[in-house]
Amino acid sequence: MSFREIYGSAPDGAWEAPGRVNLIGEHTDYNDGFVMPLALPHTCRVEAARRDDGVLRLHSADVPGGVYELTVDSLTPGADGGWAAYPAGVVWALREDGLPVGGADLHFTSTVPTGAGLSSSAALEVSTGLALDELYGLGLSRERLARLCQRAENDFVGMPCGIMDQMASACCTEGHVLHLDTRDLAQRQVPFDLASQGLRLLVVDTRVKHTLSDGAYAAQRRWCEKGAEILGVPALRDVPYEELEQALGRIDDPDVRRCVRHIVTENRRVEETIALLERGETRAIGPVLNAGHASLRDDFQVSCAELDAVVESANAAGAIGARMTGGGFGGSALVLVDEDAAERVTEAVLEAFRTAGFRAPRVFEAVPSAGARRV
Ligand code: GAF
Repeated sequence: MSFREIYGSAPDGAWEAPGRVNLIGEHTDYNDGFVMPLALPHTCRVEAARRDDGVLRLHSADVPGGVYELTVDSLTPGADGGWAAYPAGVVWALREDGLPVGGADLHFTSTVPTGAGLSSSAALEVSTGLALDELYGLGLSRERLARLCQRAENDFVGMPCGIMDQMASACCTEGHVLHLDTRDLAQRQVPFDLASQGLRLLVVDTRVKHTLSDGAYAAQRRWCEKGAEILGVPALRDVPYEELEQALGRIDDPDVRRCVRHIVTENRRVEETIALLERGETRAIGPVLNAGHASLRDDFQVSCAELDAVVESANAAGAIGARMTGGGFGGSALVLVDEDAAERVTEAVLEAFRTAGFRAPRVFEAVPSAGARRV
């Protein structure tokens, strides 16, 4: 159904925000650390019209259930609205911040796989935020937009995520990975032209659905915060890699120890990756990706059998490197390959899944794409 068929008139405009894959820097964002995502060509698109009567209407082409109708002054955090809580939360967050936002009619269509660890939620939030920014002439910077979308997810939906996904969706640019310092949101767009180097980045969606808000993510986050508290630093980002062993010696709780080790070594891996990319040594990031996966599997403990199977089978078939990406507990892995090995590696992963009796994964190429925009 079109916007006109749903709401009876034409939209004022259409906006799009992409999903992302994270090249490296996992679970570092809520530790004030470094991340390196790239935007996918897959987007959430919203057609939107301003309404001045305070009514908010939400419709998704991808989810059955018809039109949600609410009023903006009745929005309440924590009320279970399924997918609609994300755009409703953005309206709530903007208003909580004192911004003059009233009602709107919104119609969403998304090509970002959901539950695949590819930030379909952030794409939904950022497309909504960008539409409202223009409809209400707010003049928000991309950073402020991302922060407000994060607030919607943290305080309205109830998922204690960091800032990576919203910043990736809002700020990535075509042909680049985004090197982001999540403490001050300092950004560097790093050229990431794999094709000219005969390389490809594959995404393998294991189609194992994770639910980040089910408590596991929050538990990891608490262990990290506990670690920072024990070590007397504002965040684990402040523990230098060179002092890791000494720091671990001050922590008794084994869960806190393993989480601290992951975060400190992961920040180091982001820095290694950016140094290699800036020297044009893209192939050399393979072992860094593999080490990142081992750390998420063994120390942070957020991998699963399907993600491990992708990494093992891809590497056995000659991939340059591979790792799980995103929050974990299912979702997607990424695989860096030579162009002429892409087919062989993909086949090997599919075969490994067949042998293990796992559901067939979806494999596609990650092409570094543009961030959110009006279309
Ligand atoms: C999820 C969260 F939403 C991000 O903020 C980030 O923590 C990621 O998991 C792990 O790196 O996508």
